[in-house]
Amino acid sequence: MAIITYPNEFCKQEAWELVLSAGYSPIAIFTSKKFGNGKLGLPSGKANSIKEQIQQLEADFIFVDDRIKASQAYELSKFFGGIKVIDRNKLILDIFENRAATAEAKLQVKLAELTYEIPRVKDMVKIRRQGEQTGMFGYGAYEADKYVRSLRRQMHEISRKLDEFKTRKAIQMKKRQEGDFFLVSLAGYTGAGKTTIFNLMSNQTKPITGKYFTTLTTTLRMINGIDGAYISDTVGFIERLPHYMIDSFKSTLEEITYSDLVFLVSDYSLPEDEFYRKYRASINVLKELGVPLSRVTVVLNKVDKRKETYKFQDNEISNWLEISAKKDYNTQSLKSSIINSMKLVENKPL
Ligand SMILES: Nc1nc2c(ncn2[C@@H]2O[C@H](COP(=O)(O)OP(=O)(O)OP(=O)(O)O)[C@@H](O)[C@H]2O)c(=O)[nH]1
Ligand SMILES: [Mg+2]
Repeated sequence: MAIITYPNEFCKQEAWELVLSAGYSPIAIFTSKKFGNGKLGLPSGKANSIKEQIQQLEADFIFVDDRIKASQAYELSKFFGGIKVIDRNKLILDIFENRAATAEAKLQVKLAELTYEIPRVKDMVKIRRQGEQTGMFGYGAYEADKYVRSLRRQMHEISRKLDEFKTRKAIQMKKRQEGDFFLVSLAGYTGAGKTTIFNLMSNQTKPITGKYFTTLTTTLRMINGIDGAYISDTVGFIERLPHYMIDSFKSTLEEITYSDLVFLVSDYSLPEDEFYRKYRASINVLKELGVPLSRVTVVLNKVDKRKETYKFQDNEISNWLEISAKKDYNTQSLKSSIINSMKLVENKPL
């Protein structure tokens, strides 16, 4: 698969990892400063220069690392001689679809896929009206309307089923609150080390692969050695995650909203700009979910691998700690932090 992404190192590396995580073999990377404009979704000079090289490489897929319209993907594919083109949202959806193991996760992914699909069907109708023979995409306006209606019906049905999961979770949550349970959530960018910490604190053996989005479903376990405290491992965040995907995964992510304490896990071995880019993206998701930052403790993980000297700084955050989950270094501080916040909650006047 050939990749087209933005020219900076962060995007190049992340795009490469995403392609690997989706199970494809990346063979070349091209860059463009602009996406989503014009007929091809790429500047035409850029598209021309990529075309020549792609033909030599015999690439079978192109991954465009941003959102492009269905009509642009279609035009681009035609322009490149029939190679399949997928955009960032679609690639992330494919990874999620491969990883979804539980009934709830499968429904969440399906809902996100349907939300992705609807504007694309409408877009293809437009291009068909312009006289294009779009093959498989060839919906006439009438069929398209019918198809969109059936997609909407499916979405409605899935949302209803997901609501049932939500109700069940809300009941569990209420029981937990009544039972005075203390809930800690692990949140953060994909690959930051959440599951490694989760396994360590709860004696579990959930899979850790080093690939993006290894964890899709929330798991809740008791924390070793702290009575009444539970820890929850959640799905990872990523930059430029479309809003509808956060919406589809809301019931999974809601665990974070209900938590007494959120560990925002960050990979502190990354270079400064990459660290902050991922950190900011994660903080923004927490804000979007309505998590008060006073409940957030930043866990600066992977210090064993760290070659950098910058110091973490965020005026909105007053608690952070440095650990290595893999080497079990300073992980006792996670427990101290939990015990301290448990005391604070206990002493809070009603
Ligand atoms: N060097 C080093 N590697 C670590 C540390 N903690 C985790 N890792 C590695 O980082 C990679 C990702 O770890 P995970 O625990 O799966 O990360 P995650 O945040 O759960 O990732 P997602 O489930 O994709 O969101 C794995 O290869 C881990 O072995 C650490 O303290 N030091
Ligand atoms: Mg994980």
